[in-house]
Amino acid sequence: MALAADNLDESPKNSNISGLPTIAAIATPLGRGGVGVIRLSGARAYDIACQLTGKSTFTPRMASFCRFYQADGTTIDEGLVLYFKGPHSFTGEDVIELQGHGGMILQNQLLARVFELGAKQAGAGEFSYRAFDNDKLDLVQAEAIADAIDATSAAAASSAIRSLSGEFSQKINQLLEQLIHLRLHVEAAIDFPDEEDVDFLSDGVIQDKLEQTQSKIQQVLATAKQGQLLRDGIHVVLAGRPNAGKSSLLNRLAGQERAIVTDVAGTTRDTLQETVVLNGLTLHLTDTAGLRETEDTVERIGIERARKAITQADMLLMVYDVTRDLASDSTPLQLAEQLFGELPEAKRLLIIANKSDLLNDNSSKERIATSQAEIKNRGYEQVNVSCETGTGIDDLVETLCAKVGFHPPENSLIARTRHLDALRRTADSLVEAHEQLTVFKAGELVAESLRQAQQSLGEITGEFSADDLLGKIFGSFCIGK
Ligand SMILES: Nc1nc2c(ncn2[C@@H]2O[C@H](COP(=O)(O)OP(=O)(O)OP(=O)(O)O)[C@@H](O)[C@H]2O)c(=O)[nH]1
Ligand SMILES: [Mg+2]
Repeated sequence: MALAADNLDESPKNSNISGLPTIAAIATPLGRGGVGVIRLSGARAYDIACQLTGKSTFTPRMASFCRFYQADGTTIDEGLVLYFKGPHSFTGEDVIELQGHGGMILQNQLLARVFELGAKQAGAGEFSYRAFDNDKLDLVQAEAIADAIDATSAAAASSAIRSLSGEFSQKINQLLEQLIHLRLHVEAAIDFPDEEDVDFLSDGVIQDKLEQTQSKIQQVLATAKQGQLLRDGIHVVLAGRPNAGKSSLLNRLAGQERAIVTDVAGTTRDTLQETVVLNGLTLHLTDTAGLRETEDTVERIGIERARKAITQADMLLMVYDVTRDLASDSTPLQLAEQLFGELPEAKRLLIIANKSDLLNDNSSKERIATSQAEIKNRGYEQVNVSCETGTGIDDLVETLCAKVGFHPPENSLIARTRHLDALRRTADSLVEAHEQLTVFKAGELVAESLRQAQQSLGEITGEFSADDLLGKIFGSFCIGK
């Protein structure tokens, strides 16, 4: 597990970290490159840089060109040393950056020398954890660094940078302030119940403030939901009968011949993944083996894998061949029920009527139109496409985005499931507080629900976060971050 997690004491914030070792790690990707950066942070960073280079001083924020020496005086490499004196650094501690040449051997030799001089290998996310611990970043900002690096679309990257600048944290802090204010009011009303014959609890002021906070939470929740979709995208599984055109659809969406397509039923055996960004939304697509009864061992395993993918999908695209897959008296929803054992929920299922280019006669067109109406009546949706000609594919993508509620505002902010979860718990506690206030008029219980709301909200920026949560968050970062 990451060192970061091991360093957590009972009070994660403002713990005394002065006794922590000086850490070092390669901050750039390992491999060939013009420049490779090794980062050091901690009380001994400056001293190590002096010993490594033979220099006796470095000026903060100034680049110094130096040679990096082995213990025996031979040169490992040459490059720049940058010195950031704590607390004016990323971590809040003294930070040294060694910018040498970017090659595996050189970088590893330099790192080994830095270890020899007393630095320890940094754990995953340990630089960011120290920055968090020294109040240089809150949790949302630390996560935004990881999200910016891992972003799969330009919109996700730019919204991560906005979160990093503190825009999301600011929204959360404003809400926290509002909540604290509300708590003060409630506590005062409890402490002075009959002050000047006014019953503070029922004079409407607290209720107004509470309702304002609730609507603000809903707004932030909506923004965060978009941010989470931007960051994580959705897992879309293409499923259906053999030969329906699932692989053809995957290729269409991916814009390349990714999966094998033939007219042999049972072409796709294994599940196949491809990530694409369409209309700004990241889609993690999984193509699957066509579902049917089979004696073929390999195909059977493929179908088992398909079934597993189906249960894990955020969104199921049931692809069917309009010319073949429906018996004359059955409907697409019946087909879905047959294929998946039960009818998936409407919000998880999108029906794709494929091969619409082959519908020439009016009666089959009419049939499709009728089935479309039935599907709509029951709250489901069907898109008619042709993977052969590309007709309907744009419509499919638009319908998919609308179905998951993806419409990123201009200035969206990156968010994680963790944030959504905390916001939802906050909203739930406020609903409880509202009920205690308006129905039961129970001041103490209103206060308790508000306390819980504040606790949940505080988890987002890390104001009140349990150690295991911090360990999990920072442990998922890469080394050198
Ligand atoms: N005319 C027409 N043919 C299509 C269309 N989509 C797919 N096909 C053809 O249908 C056949 C099967 O397509 P695939 O994409 O391999 O179907 P699949 O659902 O992946 O099939 P399995 O992997 O066997 O389950 C191929 O010959 C495709 O060229 C379409 O929209 N129109
Ligand atoms: Mg296939």
